[in-house]
Amino acid sequence: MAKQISKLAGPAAAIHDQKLQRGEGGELHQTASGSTDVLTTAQGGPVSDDQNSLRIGARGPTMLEDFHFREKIFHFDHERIPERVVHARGYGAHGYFETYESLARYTRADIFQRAGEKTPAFVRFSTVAGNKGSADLARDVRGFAVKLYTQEGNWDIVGNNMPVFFIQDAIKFPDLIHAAKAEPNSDFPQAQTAHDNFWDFISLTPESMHMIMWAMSDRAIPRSLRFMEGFGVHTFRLLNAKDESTFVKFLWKPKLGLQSVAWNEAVKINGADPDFHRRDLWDAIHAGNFPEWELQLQLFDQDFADGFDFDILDPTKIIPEEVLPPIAVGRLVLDRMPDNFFAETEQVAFMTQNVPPGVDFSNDPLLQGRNFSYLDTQIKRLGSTNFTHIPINAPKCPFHTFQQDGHMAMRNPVGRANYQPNSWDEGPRESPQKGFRSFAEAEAGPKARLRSESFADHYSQARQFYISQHPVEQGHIASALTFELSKVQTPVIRERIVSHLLNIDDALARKVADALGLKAMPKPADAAVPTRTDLAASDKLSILKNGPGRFEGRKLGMLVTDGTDAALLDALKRGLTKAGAKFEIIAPKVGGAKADDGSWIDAQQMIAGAPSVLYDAVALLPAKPAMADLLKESTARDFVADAFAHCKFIGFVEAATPLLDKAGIVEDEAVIALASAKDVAGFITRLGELRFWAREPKVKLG
Ligand code: HDE
Repeated sequence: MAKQISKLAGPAAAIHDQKLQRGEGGELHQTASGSTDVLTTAQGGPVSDDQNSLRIGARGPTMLEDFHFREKIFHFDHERIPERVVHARGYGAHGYFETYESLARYTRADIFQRAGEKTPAFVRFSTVAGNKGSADLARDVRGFAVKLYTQEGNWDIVGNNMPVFFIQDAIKFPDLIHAAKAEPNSDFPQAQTAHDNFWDFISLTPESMHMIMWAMSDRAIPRSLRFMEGFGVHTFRLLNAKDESTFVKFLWKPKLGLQSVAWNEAVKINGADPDFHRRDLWDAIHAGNFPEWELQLQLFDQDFADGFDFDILDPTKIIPEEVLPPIAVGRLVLDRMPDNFFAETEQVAFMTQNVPPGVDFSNDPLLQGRNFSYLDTQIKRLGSTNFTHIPINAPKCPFHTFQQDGHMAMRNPVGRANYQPNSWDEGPRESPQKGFRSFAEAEAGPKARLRSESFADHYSQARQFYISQHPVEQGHIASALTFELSKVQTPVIRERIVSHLLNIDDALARKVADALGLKAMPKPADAAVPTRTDLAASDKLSILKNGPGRFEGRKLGMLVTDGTDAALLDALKRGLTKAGAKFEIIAPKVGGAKADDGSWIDAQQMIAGAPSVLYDAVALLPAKPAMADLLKESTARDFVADAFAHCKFIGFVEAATPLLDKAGIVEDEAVIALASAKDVAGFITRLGELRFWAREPKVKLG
C-alpha cells in the first residue's frame, strides 16, 4: 500500500522536487540560504521531510509521534513575547561613541577619561503610544534610548526627542499612558492622542502644558530618525575621583540638522509607507551614510541650580541653551544594522538605573520612579532574571557576580564559591575604589506625599517654547491643537484646553478657539503661579531656525518617462551625489524608461507606488510624447499637487507644464525650471532650504 502513495504530493512537492533536482545539478540547494546544511530539529536531529506531517495513509490522521511537527509548531506558538507597554514600536542600530577629550575634572566614568576612545553602542528609537505594528509617522514623542557598553558596565541613557515630560511624578505614569493609548472599551484609536481620554487627562493635568507645546509642535513628526535631537530629560550628576558632584543634562545633536514633515504629509506617509522611518535608517546605514549625533552636556553646580528660575529636579522644565550653553564631549555614530530584529532590537533591555561609576542620579521624582520600572518591566517582557545573558544586553567588559540559576541561565559559576565572604580564596570581591559610589547627599524631611512648591509653575516655559518658534511653526502648533481637539467629542474638554492655552499665549488660544468654533471664550485656567512673561525666546527650541542649510542626507524624487532628457538627468544625479544626497527614479513602470539618447533609465518606483510624500523635493522630467498618458494618471497629478501643498521645491522641464497646470499649481520661486544641465547647480543649492514655507499661507493644509 505505502508504495502506491506518493511521498510528496501537491504544489509543495513540486517545489521540493525542483529544488532537490536543481540541488543535484549543483547550483541551487534545499535551504533558502543556499547552504548545503541539512535541516535539523532544535535537538539537532536531521529532518528528512519538512513538507508533510507524519500521518497514517495519504488521507489519514496525523500522528502524535511526529516529534518534528510538534516541535516546529510548539516553537512557532511561542514566538511572541509581550511588547513593551510603552515604546512598543521601535527600530535599533549598532554603532560607537567616540570621546572627544578627557572629562576627568567632572567625572571618573571610564568612558570619559581618554580622548579618541571608542565605546560600542546600541540605539533604539521608538514611538510611545502605538502598538508594535503601528505606523512610524504617528504624532508622538520619539524614544531615543542609547546603550553604551563601557568598560565599567552598561550605561543606558534612556531619553526622548523632547527635553521635558508630561508629568512630574512617576506615580502618574500609568494614568498618562492609559489615557494616551487606545480607549479600553473600544480599543481605538491606535497610535493617536487625538481622542477624548487623552485630552481629558491633559486638561486636568496643568503640569503637562509645556510638554503639550512640544508634542503639538513639528518635533512630534520628524522627517527621519536621523534628523532629530535626543535628550536625557532629567538632571543627573557627574562625580569625579574626589566624589565632587556636577549636575548634568544630556543632549544629542544630529549632525544633519533638524527636520520634520507637515501633518498632512505624515498622514499620507503612514499610508504609503508605514515603515518610513525604519526604512530610512536601514537605507542610510546600508548606503554607508552613517547617522551621527554629538553628545553635548549642560554642566552646572549647586549655585547655578539655586539661582535658576525653575527647579532643576522638575522634569517639565528645561534649562535654555542660551542660559547654559552645552559643551560637546563626543559623537555617536550608527554604522551597523542588527543581524536579527528580534534578537537585538526587540530583546534589548534599557534601564535608567544602568549608570557607570562617576554618573549618578538626582532626586527628580520621575527618574526615581523610572529606576524601579525599567528592571521590573524586563521580567515581564523577557521572562527571566537572566535577561542580561542575552548577547544584546550582556556587558562587553569583564563581569563577575554570584548570581546563579533561574530560567535560561546561560552563564553559570564554576568552582565552589558562590557566596562571599568565603574562605576558599575564590570569586570576585567588592572594590570601594573602583565600585559605584552614590553622591553622599544629606536628606531630611517629613515622610509624606508631597509635591514641591518649586514645581508649581506650569505655564511660563510653555509660553517660552511657543514664543521661541518660527511663525510657521507657531501656525503648525495651532493647527495640531485644532486637529487633535476636533477629534475630541466632549466640548467641555476642548474648552478646558483653551482655558490652559490662555495662560500660555492669548493669540494662540484665540486662534484655536476660533478654529474649533468655540461659541464663547472660556476663562483662563486657575494657575498656581502666574505665567512669567520675562523669559527670553530661545532660538535653539525651533526646528526651522536650526535647519541644516544643505540637502545632504535628503532625497529627491525624479519623475521620468520614455524620452527623458538623459543629459539633464545625469547632471542631477551627479549634483545630488556631490551634495551627499540621494535620489529615486519614478517612472510609469517600475522597469524603467528609455531616455532621449536611447539609454535605459532604471527606475526604483512606479508612480502609483511612490507619492511625493516619500521625498524631500521632486523633479518632473517627462518628455512631451509621454505626457498624454501621464496626464491620465491621477497619482501623477497627486504627486505634483502634494509636493506643492507640502511646500516642497519642485524642479520641472517644460514638457511637464501641463501636469503642473492639471495639479492647479501657481508657480512661485520654489517651482524651478530646469531647461538644461546648467540649471542643476542652482536648483540643488535651493534644495538646501528644504521647504519653501513662504508658500504655506496659499496652500492652507488645516
Ligand atoms: Fe519610559 N518606560 N517611563 N520614559 N521609556 C519604558 O521600559 C517609565 C519616561 C523611555 O527602546 C518601559 O523597557 C516610567 C521618560 C524610552 O526599549 C517602562 C516613566 C522618558 C523607552 C517605562 C517613564 C522615557 C521607555 C517600557 C515615568 C524620556 C523605550 C519598556 C516615570 C526621558 C526603551 C521598557 C526601548 C520604556 C517606564 C517616563 C523614555 C515601562 C514609569 C520621562 C526611550 O519601564
